[in-house]
Amino acid sequence: MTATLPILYSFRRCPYAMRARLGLLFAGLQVELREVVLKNKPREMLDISPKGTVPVLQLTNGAVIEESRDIMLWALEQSDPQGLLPEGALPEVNSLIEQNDTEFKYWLDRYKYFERHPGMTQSEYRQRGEGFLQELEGRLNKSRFLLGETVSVADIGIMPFVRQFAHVDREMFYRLPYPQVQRWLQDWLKHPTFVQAMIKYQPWQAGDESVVFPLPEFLVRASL
Ligand SMILES: N[C@@H](CCC(=O)N[C@@H](CS)C(=O)NCC(=O)O)C(=O)O
Repeated sequence: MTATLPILYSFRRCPYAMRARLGLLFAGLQVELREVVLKNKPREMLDISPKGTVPVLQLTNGAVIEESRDIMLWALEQSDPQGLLPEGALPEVNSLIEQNDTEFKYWLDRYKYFERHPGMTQSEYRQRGEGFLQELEGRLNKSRFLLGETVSVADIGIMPFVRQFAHVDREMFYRLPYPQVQRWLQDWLKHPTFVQAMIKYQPWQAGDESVVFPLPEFLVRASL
């Protein structure tokens, strides 16, 4: 049987899944969304991606994309009406996202779950994570978004992680000396595409009616 839409296995609160959903939204593509409960992953997802992380995208030809960065890039390679993939920018994008996914995520997890990592105090973990925020602050001092005056794949790939960092202790975050990162995050939190990416869906079960993401009316707006 050939599927009519790609299938995205997603988890609303996962920052990797957020970047995949943002990539699809900015590309103006539709998928069938299957909201996953991480403690009870569907057999259908594990059959196509045994490593068991979200997001996973299964294309209509059966091919499977198992890494969030690859899902964003695949989506924007299909269609990029708002120019999120600036020409020649891929090496810079990859290096920033790499830094986010390795170094920043490492300190973010320890900052968030400091009780599980007694080696340092919570504020020491936070300070280590701030190294990356300083890098972002430098970029956002020069331009509205990370790579220039318009949104790029670097912004949507990194913002969900900065959001998570901020939400560990919002009061503390907004007291830190990164006004441009704070402004950038605030703008993202109210951005209609991010709001759309965060709509809640019921967990998927085999046999459920397909949930199309995004809703057709949003698709029209996104591609204007
Ligand atoms: N490198 C993967 C990482 C994805 C990832 O770690 N996702 C988390 C949720 S945020 C997950 O699925 N963890 C598996 C689990 O908790 O069982 C990607 O970029 O897609």
